Amino acid sequence: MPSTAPASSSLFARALQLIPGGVNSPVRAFRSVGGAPFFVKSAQGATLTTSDDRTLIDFVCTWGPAIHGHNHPAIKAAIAAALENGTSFGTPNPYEVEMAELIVKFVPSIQKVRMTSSGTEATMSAVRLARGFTKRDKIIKFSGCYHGHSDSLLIKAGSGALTHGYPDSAGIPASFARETIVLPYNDRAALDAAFAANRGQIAGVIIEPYCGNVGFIMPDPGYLAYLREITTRHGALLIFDEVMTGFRIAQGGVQEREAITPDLTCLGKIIGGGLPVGAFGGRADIMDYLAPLGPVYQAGTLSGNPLAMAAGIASLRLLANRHIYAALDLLGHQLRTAVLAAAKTKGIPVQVPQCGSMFSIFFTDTPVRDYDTALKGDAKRFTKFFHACLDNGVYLAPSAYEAGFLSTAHDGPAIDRACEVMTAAIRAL
Ligand code: HOZ
Repeated sequence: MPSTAPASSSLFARALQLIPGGVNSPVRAFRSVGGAPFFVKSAQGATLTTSDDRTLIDFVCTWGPAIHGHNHPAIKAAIAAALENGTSFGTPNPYEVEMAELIVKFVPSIQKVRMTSSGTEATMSAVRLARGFTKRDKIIKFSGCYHGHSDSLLIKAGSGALTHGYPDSAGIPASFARETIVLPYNDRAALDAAFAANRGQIAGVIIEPYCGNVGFIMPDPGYLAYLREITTRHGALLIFDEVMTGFRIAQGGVQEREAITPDLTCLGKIIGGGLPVGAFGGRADIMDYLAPLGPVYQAGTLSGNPLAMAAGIASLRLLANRHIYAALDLLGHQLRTAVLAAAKTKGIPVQVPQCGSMFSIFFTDTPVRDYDTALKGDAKRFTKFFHACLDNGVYLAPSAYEAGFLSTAHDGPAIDRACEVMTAAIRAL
């Protein structure tokens, strides 16, 4: 795009006339931190270039997909090569098979996989499959976990739903919501009670095994193992939503790192290399309940789209080098250490949960282990911190309740500069 692109303020004024809130996804709005969103005309490596010709070090990474940084040459080349052959066929294509092979190879629990066009479709379809397979209706989800915006799952949800004050969206019939049981994350007693009260009725439990949508939260030791045990005992399916964590926490996601085998897994983001994608997969006997083999219907015109598959395959091939994960963890650790040190000097309470390339900054002295403790974070202080960072060229998600993401491109000057900016921002609080 030419550098004469209209400025963000004029684009936003035009967008507000035609697009609700001026944004095509609420998480992009700045309403919870104040101000107006900037528009991006290009992105390269660890940085975004705005329509106002500002360069920002980006810790949103297109909400997760950009683990190799923006506009990686291998991904760009793969898309360009696929483009030569056409954009969509509506038939099976060779890329889909290679993508399925890569997913099955790397994600421990997945024996068969079906592609979708978004993470929302993946989680929605996994829930339907769990219901169809078990012939039960109820599902359990956890407060603050966000699994996209399908009706069964948009209840006590995190991400933009929480940021903008509607964790229980309007438009979901009460009769639907009654089939979703919402429990606190990290609470074994609540799980025991829910299974006891709904014996033989729970089709599945869906969880972000490391939660990234109410900020970044990790499970207590043993919690995921307990979840595996109790679901098995009650004949309910365990569904891991690894849309964010798949191929990010490890090649095989959280399930590889924690050695837990869910029945179904949802993926998205990284497996599309920046193009629209999702996938769900798991035990072959469950997956074979899907049409055309079985009675659970699920479909998509652009599912397995050749361009998205080509981009995703290139992204996954780059991740075949396991050293990448150790390198990303060092970057995350550097950032966490800088924030903690600055906060300590200034006497500001802060929690910085971090694992590999995911992190959050909560301004609270209470360790964050669920929705309620995440909400104890001082949102006003976060807002000040967010703007101080942005004013100095560092972009964090415009919400106190979103995870931050790093990419391999943050290595070197980008992470050093970001640590300097964050340190100064905390000192100025
Ligand atoms: N899971 C993403 C943010 N938490 C979704 C991004 C979006 O809603 O646009």
